[in-house]
Amino acid sequence: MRNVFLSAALQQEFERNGYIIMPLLSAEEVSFVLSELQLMKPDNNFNPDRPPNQPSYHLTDADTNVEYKRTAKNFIANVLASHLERIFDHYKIIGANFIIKPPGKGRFYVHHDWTFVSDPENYTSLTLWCPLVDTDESNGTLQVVEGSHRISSNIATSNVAFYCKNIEAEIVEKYSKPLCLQAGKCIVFDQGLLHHSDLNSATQPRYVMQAIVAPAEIDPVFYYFDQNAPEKGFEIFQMEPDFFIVQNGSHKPINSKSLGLIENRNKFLTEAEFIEKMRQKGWNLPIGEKDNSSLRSLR
Ligand SMILES: O=C(O)CCC(=O)C(=O)O
Ligand SMILES: [Fe+2]
Repeated sequence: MRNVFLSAALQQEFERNGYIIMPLLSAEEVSFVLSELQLMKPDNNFNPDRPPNQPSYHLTDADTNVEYKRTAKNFIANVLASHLERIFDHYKIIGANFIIKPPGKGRFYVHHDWTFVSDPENYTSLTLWCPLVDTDESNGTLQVVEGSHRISSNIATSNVAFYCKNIEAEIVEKYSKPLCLQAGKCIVFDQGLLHHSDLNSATQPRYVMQAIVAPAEIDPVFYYFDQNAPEKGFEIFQMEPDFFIVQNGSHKPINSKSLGLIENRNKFLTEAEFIEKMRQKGWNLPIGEKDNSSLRSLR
């Protein structure tokens, strides 16, 4: 597996757990990002309204204002440039978002992040998730299944189901843990780590700055799955640098280079199979309800 971090200690922790937590932005940088963010003008005004059965959070890539998306991505890339150099072993940004949960909104269902590498056995992309306000369960912080990052080789992308589909409730109830962060700290996680987050039940919005990074030497790819022709499997497209600014991640890419088709081998796991796969990786999962008293506090 291609190295991720410059620090050997971080690399070791990342390989075992699928994520690490570390300080990222200073208090001044956090205030700067929050104040610049207030000047940006997404079409949904950071407060999307979706039907009650759909998650309602602001995600930069899902906005319809291309100008705003470009400004936000360039801004995040500038803020992160020097930090990425000191943390990662030659990684580049392939996507960047503000993720904002207005009060009472913003659940993310259990998922792992989309696959953006053509050789997932040897490479991974990563998500860097940096809250700009303190986060805990009350405002819908990130919850992760520690160690779940290399238990399956399923391809994740839009419009396709993958292995956790039938066990989402069990994962939320029993196997994930909330990570509480102070503003400016960040979680960096493997694209394969299972995670989710709850509604923001606090009175203030939950602001997060996020970036997706990939090894500098690889050409990231987008796996397109056509629900109307599932027998075709995935069509792999090269991702141009502004892919998420100009493309709609739910549709077939327009004017991107196709690299061919691969079979869809995604297979749903039962809870017993999930537990067994985790056990094979050295994780003995607790059976029964989550015991929140034993969860590690990271403040
Ligand atoms: O912000 C959240 O609560 C979830 C974000 C997420 O799933 C991601 O950044 O990959
Ligand atoms: Fe995610």
